[in-house]
Amino acid sequence: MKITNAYVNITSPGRNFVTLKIETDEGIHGLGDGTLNGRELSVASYLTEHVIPCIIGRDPFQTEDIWQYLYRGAYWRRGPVTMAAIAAVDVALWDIKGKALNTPVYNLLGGKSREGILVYAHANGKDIDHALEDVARHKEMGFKAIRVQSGIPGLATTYGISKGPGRYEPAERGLPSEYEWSSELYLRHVSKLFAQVREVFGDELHLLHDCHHRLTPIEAGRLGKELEPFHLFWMEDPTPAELQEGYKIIREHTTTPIAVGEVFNSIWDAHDLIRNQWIDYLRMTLVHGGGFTHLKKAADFADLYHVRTGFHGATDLSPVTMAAALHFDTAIHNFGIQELMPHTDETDAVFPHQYSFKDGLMVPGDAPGLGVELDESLAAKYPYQRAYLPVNRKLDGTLTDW
Ligand code: CS2
Ligand code: MG
Repeated sequence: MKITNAYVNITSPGRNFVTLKIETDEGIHGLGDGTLNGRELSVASYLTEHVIPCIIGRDPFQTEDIWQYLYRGAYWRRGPVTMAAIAAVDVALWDIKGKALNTPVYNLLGGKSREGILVYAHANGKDIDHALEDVARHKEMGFKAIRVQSGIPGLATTYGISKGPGRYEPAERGLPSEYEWSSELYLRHVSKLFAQVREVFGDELHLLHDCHHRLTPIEAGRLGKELEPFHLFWMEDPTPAELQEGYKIIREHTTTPIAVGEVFNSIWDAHDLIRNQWIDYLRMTLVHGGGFTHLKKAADFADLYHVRTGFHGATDLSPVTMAAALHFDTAIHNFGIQELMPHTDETDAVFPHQYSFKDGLMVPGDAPGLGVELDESLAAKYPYQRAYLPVNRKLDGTLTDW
């Protein structure tokens, strides 16, 4: 089998998505997600200008060699744009491989290790009462694990909370909005939020929370300790992870489990975090972490250190990544949990798929390959629209992490 053609599709059914389609001489095609929120055009250009010319004529079954060629052959290694482009190729090739062998991709990764994938939903509210209402709504929908975020008294806006009616979508059309932030106001509030969630809903629900990179290590240690009575499933992105050893400080102060990694793009971003057991869950996912070929190695390394996966699954990862993630989650031994931020109906129509949700669990479906397709005529109705993630400033104007 040979790769005969490949091209990039950019569509925007409510938000931008970058999809790579690879075609072969046996009429089998594969899809890969190359979406990088706010930098979509960079990945599309990297694929079109520098990657696609190099894969035409190659055997799509050679996933390892093609991955190494695109990683080592570029000379300039790692980074979100490069690794999202490599991921798009890798995932599309595994899709082709599954279709050619007439089997779902999870069978190529070790077969089923579990029947259903535990997923977590997002419950958000402008204040604690509204957050509690949203937890109740998601519990009613059957979720067993729920991430809880709320507005912070004294702050006009914060991460995870819609500014108006309707679902939360982080990227905003046009140039970046500027938000305000105060760790002091945030730290006064979070433990009150979870005290009330546990008070109302008891101990049964898995509860998660995302700090979104905003604390210092010692602040995160304080928060983790304050949250211990509420037995969180995890505290996510407590502090920026460029300084991996910063997580040692957090670990010394709290037993609240820690998840990190949605912005990571190779195992080298997490190597020290894992081998020192400074974290409990690795969030780096297939679209940003180099695809199945790299993530399988990263997950196997993490398994040696009791670290489990907790894949990123926000709306800015396309249904191609959700499908791929569920195949990966089905097969690997050290699966932890999968994030589920449901896409819009328009997005689901552009990307018809086999995966499904029931009683707090998801399944990838048993179609050969990934079980997801791209309706290109429908996709054409949603042209790209420039959109960026917000920028964050402390109350004194200092730029900080969003
Ligand atoms: C968030 C993401 O889902 C999460 O845990 O951190 O929604 C993140 O804000 C977006 O993916 C950024 O594009
Ligand atoms: Mg997050």
